[in-house]
Amino acid sequence: MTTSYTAKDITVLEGLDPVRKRPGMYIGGVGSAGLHHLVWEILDNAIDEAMNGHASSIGVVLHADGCSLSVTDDGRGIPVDKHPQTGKSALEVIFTMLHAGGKFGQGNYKTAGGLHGVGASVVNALSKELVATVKRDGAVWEQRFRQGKPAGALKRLGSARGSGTTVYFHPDPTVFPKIEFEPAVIRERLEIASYLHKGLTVVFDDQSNGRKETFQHAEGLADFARKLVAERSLRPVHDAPFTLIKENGLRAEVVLQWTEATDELVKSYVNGIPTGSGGTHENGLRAGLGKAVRNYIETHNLSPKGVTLGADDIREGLVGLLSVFLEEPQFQGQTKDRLNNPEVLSAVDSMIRPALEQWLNENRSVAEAIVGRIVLAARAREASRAAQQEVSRKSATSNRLTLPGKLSDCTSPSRPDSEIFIVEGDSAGGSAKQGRDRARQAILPLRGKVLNAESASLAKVLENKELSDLVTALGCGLGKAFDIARLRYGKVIILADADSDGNHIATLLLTFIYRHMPQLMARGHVYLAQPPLYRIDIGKQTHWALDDAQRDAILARQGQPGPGRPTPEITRFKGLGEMMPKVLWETTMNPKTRRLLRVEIADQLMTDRVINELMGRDASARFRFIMDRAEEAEELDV
Ligand code: 1YM
Repeated sequence: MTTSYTAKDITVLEGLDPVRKRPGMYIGGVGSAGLHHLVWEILDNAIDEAMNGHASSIGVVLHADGCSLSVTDDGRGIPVDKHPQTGKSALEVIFTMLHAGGKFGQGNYKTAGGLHGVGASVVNALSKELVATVKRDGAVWEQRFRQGKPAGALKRLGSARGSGTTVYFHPDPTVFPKIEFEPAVIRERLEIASYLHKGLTVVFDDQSNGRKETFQHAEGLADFARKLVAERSLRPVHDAPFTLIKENGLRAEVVLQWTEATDELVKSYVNGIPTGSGGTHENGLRAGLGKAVRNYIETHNLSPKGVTLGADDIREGLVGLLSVFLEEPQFQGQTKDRLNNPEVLSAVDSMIRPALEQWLNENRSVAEAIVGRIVLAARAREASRAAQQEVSRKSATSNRLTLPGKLSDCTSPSRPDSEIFIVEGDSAGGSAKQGRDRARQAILPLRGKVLNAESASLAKVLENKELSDLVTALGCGLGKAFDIARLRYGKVIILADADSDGNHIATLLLTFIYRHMPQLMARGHVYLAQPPLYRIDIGKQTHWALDDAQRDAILARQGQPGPGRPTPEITRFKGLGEMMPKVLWETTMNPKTRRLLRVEIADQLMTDRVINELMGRDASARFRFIMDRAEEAEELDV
């Protein structure tokens, strides 16, 4: 396998003064990211040892003080023999000099490239105290350092069985303004490492919180894919995922799982580091995958009539994981999280294509399910495009005949202050239509059942009359074809009964919007109307109450009936349909007197990236309702 490393292999460059002078050059900065960088450096050395087949278990202890750490592996132990060039032990050289590390290019991979691979000496230079303990050749050795300088010689502490390395360090407070490790950040990194390195046992002992966790995944990335699918409640299209591990010039591991989700989720890693911006390895995956699937479809004459399969259709609903290890990764981009090695594209492509094609051929029923899924995606895209075109055509020619028949449009849609009320039921729709401000308010009554869009495909959604009418009326398309610029109304207001059926319908509509046009919510276009539940007549005065609490408050304000004080008359509305148009206007629709709840997506920063993620995720507390009028700002969490 690998040739053994000895002290003579270390090429010494220089001492550690430059690191203490300009820490930012070596770890990026002295903030929290830089601080955690120290952990990744030591951890990467332990993972390297595992990756090259010498260690099977790694432990990280975050000590109770929250600002010091120990990392342990059960590998060969850092060499302690004498380094001929300097006369010092290899261990001391590794921790006290900027050096060129061990040997690569002989089947040895190093976890981190470029930015990361700066080594144990940098951590030592930036630590108030560091202790390296090594078990090797039947003995246990220890050397202590302060601010990168030996605090004593390498000592043989006694005899020991087994082998391994432990590095304890406490970052230097004169370098880092704030020393506070974040357990969640460390935990996440360790968990991912356990998926990327199949079988590796990773223990995180967080003594600052008294929590200890072990991560171990016999099936590595396949387990990771399973976790992602479960976490997002995605419905798989087939059982066992496609898996591939191959080594030719580089080591690649791939897992592919198609699901019924409407987007794709591809995560990639290079030498154990997440590549959030993709790069040549991801492009190789997409190329190989596309060709394999197309070849299969052509060979078996499965091409659908009337639609062409796009690359996006092939990957719709795909959960794809790709991990590659290469000797000299080159990263690009502002955050250095995009792989740039050109040779990797064809290497990954040519590994995946034949293997995936063979897998499809050997698993015909699985292949059929996947192809079915892809054809459906293409048809849905085609249908959505057609619906989109139809809507554009209509709004371009303002040909009202092609809008849904039951829509009572306003005379001037597309104004920022125009509104559409989506109203439950025909009779309520009738009241709303009579009561409205025709110039600005459109009414769309819902008659049939609204489909539960929780995990329905785009095609299913478009088959549902109520939803497709809504899409046509809104004018902005949905899914990937969504275009907010075409939205025909400034506010989309759901007007449902104040009872449990009404709540159900509102939830279905919100779920549909959340799943297929989340941008509408993110941009604050979605509202819930607040029709009153009670009418309270007291003498000549009429009050409206949204709920029992408001009713009680109104009654309490009134005081006990008595001489000269009339008895309140309370009417509970059975449904919106019973409300006179004028009453509906006054209480619920008139912008001057009504109250609306704006619907937001709870706890999310609404970047496009998050929206994309949300389109495939299940979250129970997903909405937040905000009272529209600032003076009454009141949050109701659901
Ligand atoms: C908790 C941190 O550093 N383990 C570790 C490090 C090394 C070796 C084994 C090792 C490597 C080799 C031969 C070789 C080393 N890393 C370096 C350097 N754990 C931890 N375990 N024998 C032992 O690479 O051939 C030198 S030795 F320089 F890369 F950091």
